[in-house]
Amino acid sequence: MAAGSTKSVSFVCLGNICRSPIAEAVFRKLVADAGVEDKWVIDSAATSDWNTGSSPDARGLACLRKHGIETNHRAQQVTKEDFISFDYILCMDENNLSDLKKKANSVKNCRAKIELLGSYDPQKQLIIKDPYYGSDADFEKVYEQCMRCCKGFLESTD
Ligand code: WE7
Repeated sequence: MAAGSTKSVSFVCLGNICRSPIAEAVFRKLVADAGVEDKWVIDSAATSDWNTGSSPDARGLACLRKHGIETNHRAQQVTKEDFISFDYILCMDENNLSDLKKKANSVKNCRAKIELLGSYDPQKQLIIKDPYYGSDADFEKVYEQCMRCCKGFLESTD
């Protein structure tokens, strides 16, 4: 695969322990199932540095496992370089979006398209809500939204 045809995406939420690791793992699965792993660089990150180094939330891991998906991700904060190196930075809610746009303003040559992952939802649920203070059902809802949106996003980049 020529380097020029590689696409890249980082999924971002507040702490990189609940929503964005689910989105990253779901997108990896879809890309693997489509046999296009060598065409994609995939990562996830946080707007905050609160959880840096932490594993994903146990409820998120259980939800993913239930759907046959594993992840070894550790939380990391989005960096200035991410705005230059990634084609897409896809986030979950309006707070993420405004935090990311603020950070992008301090980067000279921002290349990344900063968007809500929910903008790719065929069911038009724009916001993927923080399940941190929620239940297992809220994590399941995040998973379902991520699955629909990641499918829509992958198709949009064909
Ligand atoms: C969260 C969170 C989430 C909330 N993951 N944390 Cl105690 C805190 C403070 C600043 C940044 C982070 Cl990340 C955290 C831990 C990790 N998904 N969601 N906190 C959250 C939700 C609703 C109202 C307030 C908070 C801090």
